[in-house]
Amino acid sequence: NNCIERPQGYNVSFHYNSKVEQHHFGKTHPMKPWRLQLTKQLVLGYGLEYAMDMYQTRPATKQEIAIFHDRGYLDFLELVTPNNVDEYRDEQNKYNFGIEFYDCPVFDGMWDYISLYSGATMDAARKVCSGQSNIAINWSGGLHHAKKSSASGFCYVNDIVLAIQYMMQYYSRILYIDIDVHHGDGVEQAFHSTNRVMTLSYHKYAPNEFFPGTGGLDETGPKDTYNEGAHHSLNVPLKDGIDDHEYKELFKVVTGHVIEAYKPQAIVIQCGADSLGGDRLGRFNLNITAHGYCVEFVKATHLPLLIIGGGGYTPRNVARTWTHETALCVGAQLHDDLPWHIPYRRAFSGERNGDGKLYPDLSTVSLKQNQNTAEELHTIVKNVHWEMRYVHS
Ligand code: TV7
Ligand code: CA
Ligand code: ZN
Repeated sequence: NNCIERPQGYNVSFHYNSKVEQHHFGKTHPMKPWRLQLTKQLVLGYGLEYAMDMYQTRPATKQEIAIFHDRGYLDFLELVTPNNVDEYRDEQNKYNFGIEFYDCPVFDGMWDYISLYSGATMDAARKVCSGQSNIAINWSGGLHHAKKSSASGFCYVNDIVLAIQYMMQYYSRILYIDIDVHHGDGVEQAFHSTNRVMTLSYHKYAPNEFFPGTGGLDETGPKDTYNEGAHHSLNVPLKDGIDDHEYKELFKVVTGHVIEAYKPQAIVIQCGADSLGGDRLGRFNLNITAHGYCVEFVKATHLPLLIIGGGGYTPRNVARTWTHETALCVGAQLHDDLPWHIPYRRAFSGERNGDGKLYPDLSTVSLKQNQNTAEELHTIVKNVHWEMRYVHS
């Protein structure tokens, strides 16, 4: 059995509305909301609900979403359906939409889906700000590419920006960390001109080859030094195949420097699971425990913490990772043998699917060579360290 301690006065909360998992982007689309069902089943299978406050969240209202997004854009999101999409040709182009074979399709129940994942993130943010939760988790959020008035990269509404804007009423400095394999461009852009939010994204970087193409080492905020946002965007651009050891070391040193210099009052971490080895869209060779190390590291700061999901395109491994990270939050160690009585056990069984284990070896699944040299990684560390001299708390 898992030994779950529940120290008095230390609260972890889990925010979810299971209606979100019923939505479909389209048959071949890599974003599969049912990975959230798989995650929830594993979390329950391990009995983690007894160690957390479980909240059934309500959808966000259009009003709430409008604190960041453009009204006209939200009207379009709310009204467009696969049946009437032809009447919205101009809006479609304006708001970066496609119908079928594109990143951001118009699908049935789209507004429902959007308001559900945004509602869960906002609920989690509220629990952190009220002090009711030390850590609040929403695995259905983390849609970091959405802009004020356009959809991008599977993201329609930027729930992270909504949460951070809400949190800014309570905290004067917030650190946003993004370990999704893609650059967190939407969040970076939204807080481009403020020093009250520091954004730090780790990602695969290859302009013109890997989405979204931004997030180079020299992208550190406005170049005008009188702009308050100068030096408050940080990027860790990586190449294919980075391994556990290098990633953990880099995360520890870089994030450590940033926390020490910026002294945030709260942390928001986007835990996109597409940075794992063997992800359908990812390029890294990380194991679940290395991904989880990032969560352990930020948890150890004892700062108010909002944890959200993001990408992740090999559903069984997304579920494993987010279950492991939920356990880290509550201080539970999980057995490597998955519980027998979970629904969808077959999704995790057989050699190809990780043999009924929680921690299968993912470091060799992709056969991607590690293209990151020690020198490049050193340059990244040096640059971030150097940037920190402009940052005062
Ligand atoms: C946060 N990569 C989101 C990551 C968003 C990545 C992209 C796809 C893709 C889309 C599909 C599809 C796909 C197998 C993969 C330049 C393009 C190329 C559309 C086909 N299969 C997150 C977005 C990225 C859609 N987009 O960070 C329907 O891959 O590279 C691109 C852009 C133009 C548009 N085409 C892809 O993880 C949640 N898309 C199959 C069906
Ligand atoms: Ca990232
Ligand atoms: Zn991603």
